[in-house]
Amino acid sequence: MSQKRARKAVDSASREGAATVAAGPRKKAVWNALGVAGLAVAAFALTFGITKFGKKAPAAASARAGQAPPGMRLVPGGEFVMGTDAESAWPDERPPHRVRVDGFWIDEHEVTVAEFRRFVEATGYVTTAERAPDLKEIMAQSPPGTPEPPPEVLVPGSLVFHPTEGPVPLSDYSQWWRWTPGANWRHPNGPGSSTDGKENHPVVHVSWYDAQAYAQWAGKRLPTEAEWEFAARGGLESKPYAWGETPPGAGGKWQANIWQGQFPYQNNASDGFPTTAPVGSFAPNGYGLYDMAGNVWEWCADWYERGLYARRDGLCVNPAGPAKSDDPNQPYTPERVQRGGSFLCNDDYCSRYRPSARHGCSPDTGMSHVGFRCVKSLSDSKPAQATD
Ligand SMILES: [Ca+2]
Ligand SMILES: [Ca+2]
Repeated sequence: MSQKRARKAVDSASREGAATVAAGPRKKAVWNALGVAGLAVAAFALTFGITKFGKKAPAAASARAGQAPPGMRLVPGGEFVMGTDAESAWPDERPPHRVRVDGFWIDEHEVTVAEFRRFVEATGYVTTAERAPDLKEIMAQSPPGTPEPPPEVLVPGSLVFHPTEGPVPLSDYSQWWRWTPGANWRHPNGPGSSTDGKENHPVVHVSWYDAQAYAQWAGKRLPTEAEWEFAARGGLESKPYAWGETPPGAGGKWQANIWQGQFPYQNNASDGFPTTAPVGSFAPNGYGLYDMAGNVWEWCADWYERGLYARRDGLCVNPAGPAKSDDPNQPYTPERVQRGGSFLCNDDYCSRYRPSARHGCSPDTGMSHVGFRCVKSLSDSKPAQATD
């Protein structure tokens, strides 16, 4: 299917289909497991003004000199154009606008299974997927009149990706995501599966709360959405990809772990990896950062607001996101930002491995393709961040 046809198919049914490559909320998954119809998705049509910027970004501000913490790279602060008006962009990436961020340290790769294991062994932390969903929370985030799910489905679990047998409507993510009791970061495909041999792969099935807890333990924090995009661009100005302008896979060279073939049933894995890849398997971007495109989605600190950029006016300095999430497709569920796409993204479907691409997901959701990385401010004092 062509990119335009796929987009049209997704848009005409609902944006939920596209969203789902990134995220099917944990609570909704419980309902889907019951055969209950998904939440109604409101029709979504926003017209965004397009802002053109004639001015080039100034040279990056100088960052405080110092030794990088182990496993981290310096991202010098500076101004950049956040978002894009490119044809490939989804509405929530528009309009492009100027943003300035202070310099910061960032993990050079996604947090790995081995790193997350050290955190769990040191703290005894139990992840969201290892705890039963909370009935009260489910009901609070369900449309009025929704019946309660029976107790037997309220068990620990997570969402596991299963390729379909053949073509399916791209608007129905329940075709390829399954609520799987017993799936969690230790058992990525459910009971009986393990992370043996995958210590250097990104940890998955982690919720936003899990990522926050790890970051706090590590003396770090989750990146703001603006920091994440600035870092992903690797010093390039308004380029479509973290590596520049070359389409992914041009000349048979893959720059990221994404999906080749027809989603969600034909995974050619011509980049060498049908699911997660060991971190650092592909070339780093201009800041020495691996997998800022693809491999696994990465949680950011911010709430997700679909129309955020249209509200911004003038230069935004260290934006820390809106005070609350706002997504017409998920009126009952608050969402945090995820960035970078995953091994499930391809151009036919969502192409959300581009640095400007955004996505929202309920913070208690873990999935086969969601992980995170951390940042650290250059000084111990918290950076001056402004809520949008
Ligand atoms: Ca791949
Ligand atoms: Ca990634």
